[in-house]
Amino acid sequence: MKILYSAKEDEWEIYQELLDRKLSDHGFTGFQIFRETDTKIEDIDFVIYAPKNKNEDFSRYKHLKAIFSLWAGIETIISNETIDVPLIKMVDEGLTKGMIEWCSAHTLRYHLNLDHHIKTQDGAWCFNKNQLLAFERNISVLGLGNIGMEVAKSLRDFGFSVSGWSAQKKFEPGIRCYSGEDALRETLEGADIVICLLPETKKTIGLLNKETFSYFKDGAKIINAGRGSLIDDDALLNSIENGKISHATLDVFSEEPLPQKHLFWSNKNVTVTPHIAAISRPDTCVDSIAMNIARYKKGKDFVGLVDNDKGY
Ligand code: OXD
Repeated sequence: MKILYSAKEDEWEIYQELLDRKLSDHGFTGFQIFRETDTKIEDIDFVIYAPKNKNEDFSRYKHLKAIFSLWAGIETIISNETIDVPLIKMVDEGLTKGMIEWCSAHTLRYHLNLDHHIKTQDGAWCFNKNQLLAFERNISVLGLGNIGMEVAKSLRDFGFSVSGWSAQKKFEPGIRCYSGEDALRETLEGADIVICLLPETKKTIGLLNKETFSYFKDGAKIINAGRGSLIDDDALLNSIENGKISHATLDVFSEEPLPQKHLFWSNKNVTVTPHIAAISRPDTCVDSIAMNIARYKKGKDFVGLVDNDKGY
């Protein structure tokens, strides 16, 4: 078995070591791991891939069995026409837990209005007698996939009143699950905080635009850790300007790094974070890849197999 590591060069050694160890733990022997700069790359069975600026030609690997993305979002590679093997998105504990922690932190920040005391140490002893409890706060999670559902469940378990919206109907106790375009309005209308965790697909690009922002509750907050393209930036800035949205926390952007001149940087009602909500951790990513290779060898389905028709 031959594996090509086609991702961040500075993480090559850690991936090599972990793959070596974890594939051996699964009982594999005699495998070889290459990186792109190796001069003698032989017929490859599996590619481990992270997005780059250039377009890959996967058709040169004649015995390729599958491509493992180190990212959960596969929008930069799904349309690559040289792929005719299964594409597997990353489904692992690290990404999921990271996203739960990041979304929970920013939700609690909004819920408890933490900025008020952190940013205004002005000598005034004033406290808010009307602080709501979590069950009184409505949260809507857009995107109930592997990661979004776990975020929604975790906020539900914390006590929030949680709704979710997804393309396919989902069922989860204690979460009001909506699906389909017609239900988007209802999902957004009642929410104090909207968390976007949708993938980028033809249907989700620009989903939050002038019209859909008008469905939001006045003064709602928005957290986006899905993809920047889900939001029409100008529509968001206008909605902030007119008070429809009182604050936005954005981790992902249509252009990354976010250009220095972008108005998000200077808007006091926008918090920008540099695509850090959920990072791919080598340890858990390699667990997932080794487990998937073992499944493949046993003739089982891959976990995280991308459905080209759905686009994620
Ligand atoms: C991902 C991401 O897609 O970090 O994994 O955005």
